[in-house]
Amino acid sequence: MLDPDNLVTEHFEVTRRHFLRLSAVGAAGLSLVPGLAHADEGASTDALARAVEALEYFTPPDKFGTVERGTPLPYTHPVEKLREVGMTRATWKLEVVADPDKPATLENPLSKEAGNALDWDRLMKLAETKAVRFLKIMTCNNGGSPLGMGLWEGVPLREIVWLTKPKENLRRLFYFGYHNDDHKQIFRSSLPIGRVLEDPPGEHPVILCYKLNGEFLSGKRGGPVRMLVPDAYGFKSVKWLQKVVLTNAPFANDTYADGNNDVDSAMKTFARFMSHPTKAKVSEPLPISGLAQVGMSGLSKVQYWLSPKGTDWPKDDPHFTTAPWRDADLLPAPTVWKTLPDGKLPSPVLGFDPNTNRPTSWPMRNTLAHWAVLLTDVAVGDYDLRCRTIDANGIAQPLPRPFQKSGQNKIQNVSLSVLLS
Ligand SMILES: Nc1nc2c(c(=O)[nH]1)N[C@H]1C(S)=C(S)[C@@H](COP(=O)(O)O)O[C@H]1N2
Ligand SMILES: [Mo]
Repeated sequence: MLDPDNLVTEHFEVTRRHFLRLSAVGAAGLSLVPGLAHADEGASTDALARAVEALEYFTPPDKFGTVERGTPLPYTHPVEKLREVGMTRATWKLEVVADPDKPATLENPLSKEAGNALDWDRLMKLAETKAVRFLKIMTCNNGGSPLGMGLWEGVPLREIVWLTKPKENLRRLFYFGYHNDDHKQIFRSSLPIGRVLEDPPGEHPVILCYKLNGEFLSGKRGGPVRMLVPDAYGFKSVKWLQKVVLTNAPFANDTYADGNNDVDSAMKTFARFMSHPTKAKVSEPLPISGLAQVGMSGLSKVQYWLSPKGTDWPKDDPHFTTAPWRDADLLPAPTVWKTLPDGKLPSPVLGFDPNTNRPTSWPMRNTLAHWAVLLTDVAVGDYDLRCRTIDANGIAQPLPRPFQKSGQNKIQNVSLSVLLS
């Protein structure tokens, strides 16, 4: 999980300069800091700069959160068994066939039986001309915080669908990964065919994904090949992918539907704290940093609200819409991408200008943005500190979709005590 205890020192050059610039313009620049000009200005800015430098954009392998099932976990087999069951790049095969119950009409299904299932070499051959890369945050709709942030690479799934020469009666795809040949262990998801064949404006394609952050996918992350659905919560991105079924069935049959999850939910916009002091002395500036998941409706700002403990709040305003929220600073896109090989973003990446390799807009949908704020002059007392997002439609978290089973987006609340000494 992207959590504060896991921060490592990493230089975020642009953001550091951003805060140095704020320091140069003084208290007016750090808009929410009336006392800063009198406080130790350098030290305050340093504290914030340190918090910001500790942020990292892409999640390193040892910090990526995992949601998985299987006994044993498929990637823990001994290597001979991994080879035997197609869990290595050399032996991996993907079948793309018609649903026996509600068959789509295919002239050229790809099956092991016919000897034409898609293998690694053919996928790599397709990748030479068709591969795409894009940024996407991985989040479980049932998790309070994102699992990890990645640069994912793969071949658009539609390229493989077209290889099967579909003719008619194709409304949906069901797909699942290796599950120890035990039906009880299956993990399955599905998509409408329209989402696979065509991308809404600004959206990226659904891919057969084989790389994350510049490296081939590990078994833990779903390798050799996983599905990657850029605009969906994690359960649509099935790991250890081995079979796609083209069906005329019109309904979702996702494993996650059985857990009372909303399986048609696009990613939501919400904010979380990363580093924040829990105890401070009254004269100390309080550097705070956090992340925002940027959902389908984008992100216009992140806000915070510091309220004395025990503040009464009207029951008919459960989302604190009338509280005196103040704006935090959204951080710009990084220029150093340290988790990637050589700290460099490869080119091209969808959504980035191929000449400058900078994002054409920021923050980007279905990705991560960082934010920070420096609090000063907070009086002695015990406080609740909350953060929230305002999406690009101007709607404050957790609206417009507050129901938890379509993605957790409750307003987070942390405690802060400011002491005399
Ligand atoms: N084969 C398989 N794929 C799977 C899962 C699983 O249990 N088995 N879990 C899903 C869920 S619920 C989530 S949230 C994401 C998490 O991806 P990650 O473990 O790479 O972070 O994987 C999805 N893909
Ligand atoms: Mo999940």
